[in-house]
This record gives sequence, C-alpha cells and structure tokens, in this order.
Amino acid sequence: MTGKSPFEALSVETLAARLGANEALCSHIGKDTARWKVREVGDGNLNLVFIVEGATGAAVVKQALPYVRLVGDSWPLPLKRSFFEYHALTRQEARAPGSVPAIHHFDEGQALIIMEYLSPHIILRRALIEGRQLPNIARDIGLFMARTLFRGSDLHMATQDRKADLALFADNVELCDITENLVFSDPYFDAKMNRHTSPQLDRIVAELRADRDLKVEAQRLKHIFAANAETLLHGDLHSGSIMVTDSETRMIDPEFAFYGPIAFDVGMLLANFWMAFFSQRGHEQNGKRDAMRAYLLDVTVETWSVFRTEFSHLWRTERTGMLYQKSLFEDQGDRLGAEQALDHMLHQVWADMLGFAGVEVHRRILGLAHNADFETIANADLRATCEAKALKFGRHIAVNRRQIHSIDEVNTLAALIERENRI
Ligand code: SR1
Ligand code: MG
Repeated sequence: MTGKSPFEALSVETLAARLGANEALCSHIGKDTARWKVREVGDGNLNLVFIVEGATGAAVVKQALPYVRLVGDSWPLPLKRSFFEYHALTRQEARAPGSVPAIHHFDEGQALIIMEYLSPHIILRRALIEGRQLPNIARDIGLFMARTLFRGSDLHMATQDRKADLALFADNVELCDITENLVFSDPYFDAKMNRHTSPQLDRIVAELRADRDLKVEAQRLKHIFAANAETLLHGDLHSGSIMVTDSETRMIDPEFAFYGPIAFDVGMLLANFWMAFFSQRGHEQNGKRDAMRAYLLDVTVETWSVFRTEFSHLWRTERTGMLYQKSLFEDQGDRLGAEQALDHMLHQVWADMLGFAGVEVHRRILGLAHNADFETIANADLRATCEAKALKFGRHIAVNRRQIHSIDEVNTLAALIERENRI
C-alpha cells in the first residue's frame, strides 16, 4: 500500500494483505503475514485502532476515518487529522523524549500511523476506575506538560520555526471546531447532541444554562482558547489519552494538536483527575475508595507542582526565544525581573487552567462525549449524585478562578462538595 492509492479503511480481514509489504511493520513484527493476528481495539470517539501481532513482535496501526466514529458518516471529519497527530508526536518526542509511542511509519494518503505497541500498558482512565494508585503519573505528566508546552512556545523556539509550525497546525480547523463547540458552548444550551443523566440532573442542567456568570466565563475561556496561540498543545490531554504501567507513562492521540494557550492542556488533564475523584463513590462495590480519593487529590497537587517547577526550571535555563529575552533581564543583572515575569505568567496559567478544568468537567457530563469514569456507574441515581457534585465543583472553579489562589484551596472545596449529602 502506498500513499498514492485512494483512501480505504482497513479492516481486520484486509490489514495483512494491505500492509504485508510494509517494511517498517514487517521489521517490527515479522514478514510472515500468515502468522499475523489482527484485533481492532479502538474505543475512542474518532478512529480505527488495530493491534497486529506477528512472529517477532507487535505494533499498533491507527487509521483515521473520514467521519466521526462515535456519530457515524453524518458527521464528516477530514483525514488530515492523522497528519497533525503524526507531526505532534514527532515534536513531543523531541521536546519530552520517551513520553510518546515510537513511530514506525506514517502514510498520509491512507491516514495511518504505525507505532509502538505499548504493553502491558493500559489506559489511565481505566486504571483510575479500577482504583489503581499509580506512583509516577503526576511526575511523568507534569514533566511532559512543562517540557512540551514550554519548548513549543516563543519562550524557547526560534521565532521563524514557531511561526512555520503555527501555520502548519493552523489547518487543524475541524478538530479545533469540535473543541470550540463541544467544550465551550454546547454544555450551556440545548445543543442537538447533548445528553445527560435524566431526569436526575434536569434541574441542575437548567440552572447551569441559566447561569449568566458561567456562560460569560465559558465564552471568555473560548476566546482565550481560540485567540491565544501560545504553544503547541496536545489538545486532548485527558486520562483516556494516557497509557500507564506502574512504572511508565506515555501520552497518545494528539490529533487535536494546535497552537493554543498553555493552560488548556493542564486544565483538561487536571479536570480528568477531579472527575475521577468525584466518580469514585460510584465504584465502591468492592470496598470504600477513601484512599483512592486522597490519592487523586494528591496527584493533582503533585502534577501542578511538578509542572510549575519544571516550567520555572526551563524558564531559567532554556529561555532562548523572542519573549522575555535574557538581554532585558539576566544580562543586565536583573534576575528579579525575570522571576517577576515568570510569576506573572504562572499566575495567568493557573487562573486559566482552573477555568479550562471547570468547563471540561461540564462537557463530559452534559455534552456529547462523556467519560467512562461516570458512564460505568450503572445505578443512574448514584451516577447522577457523583455527576451533580462534579458539576457544582466545575462551576465554582470556572467562575471563581481569579479568586482561588492554591491547589489546596481547590482540593478542600472538592472534598467538601464530595462529602455533601444533598445535591
Ligand atoms: C466528536 S469527538 C468528541 C471528543 O472525543 C475526543 O476524544 C475529544 O475529546 C472530543 O472532544
Ligand atoms: Mg483521542
């Protein structure tokens, strides 16, 4: 199969015949296609994902479809998202080595990426639902975010390189459009594809849609998302985009990559930890999850702390871009000036991060794309109780983001809301 043949979706039945001559794949798994075993394992919203095992190894073949898999061909989506995913992965590997799967091959025409099969990794979201406490995720993800977000910005890059990249990723229009609508607007009106646990959440949903302060804040955040082309984002950094073992963490699926605000990836990620926290009450069939809840709040503290510390370290050691040049500060003996600018920047990232986290919580409960943390709670009343608390938390941090000063403050609030008896 070459990049010149017309696009055709792979299937379990056709994959070996179509990729049997692919040198990169054969070199990793063996060229005897009779021994290949193919499984389709994609459980995301958009793409096909195959695991192909051969005599000498295994690999993942990920292929974009010309539509949204979750919805069907009534919602077309360009294949070029695979191009953005490939280019984002190569940049993430350069900026945060070892944090993403190795790429074996990219075929733009067939919108497919052949990459390293991560085993025995599982999706982080699944591990958190199972109540597993992974020791390294806060450190690994905090470092990943600081390194990719700092090194993809004008704080570090040569400005001509950053501008070329900005132009390249600016074409990821349709995936940005998904985020712009699904995250920042749809949850706050009666959008066609919305759904929520009903009737249990009906009253709360009506209250949120009538909440002027919340809607204004959500639109302010959308404005920042669309207008603040600060760095190359992962763009969809939730716990379903991270694969883990007890000792390893890898980020996957950056097809939503584009130039946006540093705070977006951080907020989306922390929102998913807070949702995992609020969902634990729904997963207590085999025992209390008090320790898991404490662990999840600790993870938010450590992730933010690692992100802040590494970002500050890079600010002091790798600030080679055209922003806040050393010639204006350190080179004139004004280290304090550089520290002051860093403080201002981190303060802004903090406040915007809280806002992005708040709306991410809302969209996962009120919009089209829900998450398994809540969805796997079979008892609808119990699910709604967990969701209602998360909604309340999300509203508070989005609207009050400029008045909240520490992650301990946020977590004290989360714990208070989680223990409330009434919703
Ligand atoms: C129609 S796509 C819905 C969601 O799935 C992806 O993982 C993104 O989070 C997107 O918002
Ligand atoms: Mg994805």
